[in-house]
Amino acid sequence: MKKVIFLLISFICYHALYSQETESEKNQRMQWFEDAKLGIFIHWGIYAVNGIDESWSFFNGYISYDDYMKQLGGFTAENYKPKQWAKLLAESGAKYAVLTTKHHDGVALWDTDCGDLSIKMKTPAKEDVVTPFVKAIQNENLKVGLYYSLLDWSHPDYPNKTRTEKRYEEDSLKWNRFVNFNFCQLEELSKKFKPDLFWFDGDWEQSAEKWRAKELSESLRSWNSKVILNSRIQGYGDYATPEQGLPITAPKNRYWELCMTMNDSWGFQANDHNYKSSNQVIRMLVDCISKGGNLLLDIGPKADGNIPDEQVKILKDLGRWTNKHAESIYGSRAGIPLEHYYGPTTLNKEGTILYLFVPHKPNGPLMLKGIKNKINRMYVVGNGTKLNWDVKMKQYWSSVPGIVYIDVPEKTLDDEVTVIAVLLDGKIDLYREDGQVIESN
Ligand code: H79
Repeated sequence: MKKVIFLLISFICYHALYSQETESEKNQRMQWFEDAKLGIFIHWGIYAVNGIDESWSFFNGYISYDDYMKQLGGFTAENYKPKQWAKLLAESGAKYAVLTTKHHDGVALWDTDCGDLSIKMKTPAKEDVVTPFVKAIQNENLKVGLYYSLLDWSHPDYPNKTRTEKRYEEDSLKWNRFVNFNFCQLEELSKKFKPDLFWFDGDWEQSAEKWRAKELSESLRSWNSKVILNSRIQGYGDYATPEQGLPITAPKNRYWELCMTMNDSWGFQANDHNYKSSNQVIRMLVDCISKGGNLLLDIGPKADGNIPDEQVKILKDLGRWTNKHAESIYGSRAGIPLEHYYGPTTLNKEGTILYLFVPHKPNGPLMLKGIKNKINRMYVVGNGTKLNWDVKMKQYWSSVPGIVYIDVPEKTLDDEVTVIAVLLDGKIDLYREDGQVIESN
């Protein structure tokens, strides 16, 4: 009998830990992420000292590995104020932040016991910069994401060091040591910081088998059952991760996030002034949310911990706009097909409020087509002005909905993107049937 009970308990424990979660359990786990819409990515590392490409600069031979590593001596973090960072991120309207805890160069930003290459051990900063970051971000009620590069071009047991320099071809002893090192660091990060999200990168250099991706994802979930993983873990992630390319059509995966730089660099580069304007950034956000995704917008603090002025300005401009238009952003879902409205749209969760985004000054009324619902009210979001509308081309004998013309007074326009809320009499119902009722007569 005891044996049976023991077996039963073991089965239940095993099942609880490793059984496939149902779709509705996954949707629950993903809910904060799907509702968040805006996150801030932070690329901070020794590459900010010279202001060069993170890790890739030595991998691609722009600088020697040894000279790249000399930047360790210049990473001071002397003006690092994590509470101010967190306040600024919250002000931007972001609901989560993702910090590079280790890029491909292998330099850990936290105090790791798994190896000896860290900011604390090897730089004048002499401190673990992740712990105060996590605390400050949580204090602002933002979710915490940790970026971690699976590949590590510095590690003596990793097969390659640069594009041309290989340490070895096949050596299972070394490789196993390396993967154990990754597991060690990820267990540390999981247990120390209990992150809400892991953002993996660099998985392309090895296969799922080599990374032990299945076992790794299961371990990560056993350490934090609710943790969300991005897709770069060779098939074991939760959401798609397009990088630097705004999707033209909505990605197939329900959950996705576009990561994007403000200029052309992930880390701080004094020479890169090719910033997108605040207007362009806001419109990227609108494009993402209108297709049901998130924007993960990157900043690159300087080696002393200061965030460059151009980046602060974009975050603040974004904050003004997201705060004013919050109801059309957070918790929203993808909008309606472009045939119905010439521009991006979102819907509230219930599908009863349609938000129209107006990125230009209209020189005539907005046009909304094929909405079967009765429209109850309309107003300019964040401004409050109620709007009138006019229905044309509605035939009493036809089921084709009339065209709704909406006049937006110029004085209610936002300087960047105006948002109109259209309150429907129920869940949105679109006319998608074959157009003309009478083809010829
Ligand atoms: O951390 C930032 C970049 O350093 C990093 N991801 C962001 C978040 C990044 N990794 N890769 N890239 C940017 C672009 C690299 C693409 C390539 Fe490849 C790597 C080209 C060739 C090797 C993977 C494999 C993509 C194409 C083939």
